[in-house]
Amino acid sequence: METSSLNERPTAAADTTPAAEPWSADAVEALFALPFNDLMHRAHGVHRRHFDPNAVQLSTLLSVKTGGCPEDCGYCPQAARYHTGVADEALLSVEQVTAAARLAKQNGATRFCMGAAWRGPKQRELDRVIEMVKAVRAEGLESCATLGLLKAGQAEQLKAAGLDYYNHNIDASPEFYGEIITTRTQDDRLETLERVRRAGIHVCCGGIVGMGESRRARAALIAQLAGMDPYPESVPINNLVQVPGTPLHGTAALDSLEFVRTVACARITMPKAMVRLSAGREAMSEAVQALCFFAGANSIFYGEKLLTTGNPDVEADRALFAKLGLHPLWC
Ligand code: SAM
Ligand code: DTB
Ligand code: SF4
Repeated sequence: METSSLNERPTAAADTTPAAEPWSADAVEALFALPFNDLMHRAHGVHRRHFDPNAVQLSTLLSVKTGGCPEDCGYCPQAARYHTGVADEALLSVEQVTAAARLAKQNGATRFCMGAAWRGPKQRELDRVIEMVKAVRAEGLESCATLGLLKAGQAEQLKAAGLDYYNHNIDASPEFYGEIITTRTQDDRLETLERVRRAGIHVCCGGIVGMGESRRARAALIAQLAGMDPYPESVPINNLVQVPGTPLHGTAALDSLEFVRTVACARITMPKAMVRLSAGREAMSEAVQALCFFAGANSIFYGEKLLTTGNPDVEADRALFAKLGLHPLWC
């Protein structure tokens, strides 16, 4: 199947206008099935045509509201119903967030992403997040928030505060989704993504692999992301971080090369998106991360913590970048 020409149209109307013909799950599965070298060659070629292949964007995460979440996402250590040892904490103050953003900037991050363990924000909570967004931008960083489902009017308020990106993942393919989450549907998520898009905020949307899904389900997840019109500007590919107490703890780990293939398929099908090598990096060897960068990943979470779990520390990432000749992408 030859679809690459569809994805490299020189006259795309918007940066992330999708392929002229949507990617089907079958077509993405055919990419997955390519010999590894062929897949990597193709993905790297697409990557080089659209990006500096040695530049990687750095986003730092901060959990501004940790734990106690009412939802039942089977992977998540912050769901109140699972006993993971993550405590239900209060929403941070604007001062605490400002201090963390300043440090992230000093360390070289260009984007600061604030996560909250909510189904969605109440107005009172949103009011404080709005002040946080303003504070992050005042530090000279791009701002991103991931607060759960948004109600009508909330995305517009975030946009007015200057929010650059909203992260909301579809997480899994439509067929597999119901096995992982029951308290909100994929359609609920798509409605929030639509609200974000209509408000003029850049969309950050991806998913998680390594949850026991089939290759077909991974292909369907990528096809769904690539089929969004326009597709997301930023696509986080998370490898499940297994946390004791969550239902997915004990799932057979995804083969590393299959993770690399997933990154390559994201790059080929969404040529102009920033593809983020997201959760799960702490457990990855340098060699696997290097393959992910070759396959087209050009963004990472930077800083020793994701939301509640670990991430490589800044020194380790600096050493890896030096070894690979990578440099941070300045926005
Ligand atoms: N509560 C909000 C929501 O779910 O929309 C925002 C924060 S939530 C933690 C953001 C995303 O983190 C999830 O959609 C999921 O993709 C990712 N995530 C959470 N726990 C994870 C884990 N254990 N491994 C990998 N990714 C995870
Ligand atoms: C995303 O796709 N991954 C990040 C971010 N968006 C918010 C979150 C990963 C969370 C991993 C588990 C934890 O640290 O709690
Ligand atoms: Fe709550 Fe978000 Fe975790 Fe789901 S992923 S349990 S909504 S914090």
